[in-house]
Amino acid sequence: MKTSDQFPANFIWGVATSAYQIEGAATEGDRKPSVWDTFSATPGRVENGDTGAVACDHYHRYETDVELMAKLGIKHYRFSIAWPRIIPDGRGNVNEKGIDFYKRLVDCLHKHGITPHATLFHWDSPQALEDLYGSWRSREMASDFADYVTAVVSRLGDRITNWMTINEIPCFTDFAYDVDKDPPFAPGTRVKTRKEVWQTSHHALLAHGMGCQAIRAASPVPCSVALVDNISVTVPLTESAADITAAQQAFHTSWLNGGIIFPALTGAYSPVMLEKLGVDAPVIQSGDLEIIHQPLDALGFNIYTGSYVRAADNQNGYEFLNFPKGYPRMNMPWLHIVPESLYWGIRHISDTLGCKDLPIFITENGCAAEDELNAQGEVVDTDRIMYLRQYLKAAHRAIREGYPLKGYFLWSFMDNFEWPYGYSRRFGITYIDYKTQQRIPKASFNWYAECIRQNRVV
Ligand code: GBH
Repeated sequence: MKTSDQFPANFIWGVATSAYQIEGAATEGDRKPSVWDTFSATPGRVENGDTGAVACDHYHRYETDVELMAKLGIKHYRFSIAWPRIIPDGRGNVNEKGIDFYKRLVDCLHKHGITPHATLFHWDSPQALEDLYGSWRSREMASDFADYVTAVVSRLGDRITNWMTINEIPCFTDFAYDVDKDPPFAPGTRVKTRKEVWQTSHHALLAHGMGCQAIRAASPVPCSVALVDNISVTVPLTESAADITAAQQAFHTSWLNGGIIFPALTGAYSPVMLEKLGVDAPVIQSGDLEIIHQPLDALGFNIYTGSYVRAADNQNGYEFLNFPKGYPRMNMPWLHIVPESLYWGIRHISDTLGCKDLPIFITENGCAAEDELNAQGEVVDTDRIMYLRQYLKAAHRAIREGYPLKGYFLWSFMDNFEWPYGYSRRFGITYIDYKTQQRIPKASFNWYAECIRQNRVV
């Protein structure tokens, strides 16, 4: 039956994961530590002392995992490639064993009719570079990243044509080097000033720009290049013209947007934001903004939540609204349920940043829930289904209104290592029994499969 809530025939339904969160096999195939191995092995950094040493053991179980993806009915899979597997020392020798693992994975995906979408960096900086020059604190990180990208794309570019440079810059810069972040992310090194934190973020942008250039130079075939950003979405409290304008203004002022997606898309940090930073603004060398501002073929946004904003009679013309105490959220302190954020994130970007026709992908959306196996050995996560259903309806609205939303990758295909929270938080639509490594599709898995089958939100 054809209904008006159908998604476009070529809509991309996918799932997402990242290397350190699922692979395990931390010392196999000549892989060397990333900052997350070191960080998670440091007492007190990760809940319950959890580490990614074994994780979901995907490194050994990728074939059955891909079979399960095929059962789900997805045709697209977003995963990340681990720099410490490919160039274990961060710079220098390429480890062909690391390349071979991704060749096997990607060939297996193709065999099942699943298109790979590869993120080149999802936070697992080689520890060797942290030791050598403080990783993101140094500009050298950007050129080492570009060399790593060349190594990957020249070897895997015949099999992978959808590339994403970097996932969520703030999570390995702001959250990793700022003294006040709780909980911190790896490497969790304190720097002295906010200016130095900003500098790490600027270096990451340079890495993105140089990474784009490296992909284009190394790819043997035409390919798509994107950046993945966790924009901070401002949702107008009402859809009055005044509140919509207020939300747009607030969107532009937020450092998370103005300091990352703005320079990447427009070649300039947002001026309001720079003014707010004052002396804390990063040092920008001449030519940097040109490197950062590379042509992109697509944009990836990870959207989980948002903030409500309304017009106000103050100097800014807007105000952020605090969430009331009882506001519903999923199983993370920050995960307020704001389904419209998915629509407004796309709309603000598309309407105001001069990129109307640039394809947009939701590269992550999903939630943690307090999943439990019931007496029948099932996980009936109706709360996750409720969350996903609302966000996907907001995605459909964006498409209906003509925004170039081309695909959606659910986070995550399976439960995994949730960074400072370890295995205590479950984001998967597949349950992992970490004692046996058994995979158990949750109710949300079957629900998502039905959405894909019917090409609409069911
Ligand atoms: C994504 O980041 C990651 O890409 C993915 O690896 C991860 O598993 C997934 O989300 C679920 O967490 O505590 O209020 O200061 C999400 C981005 C970054 C959002 C840190 C919350 C902390 C906000 N997150 N941020 S707060």
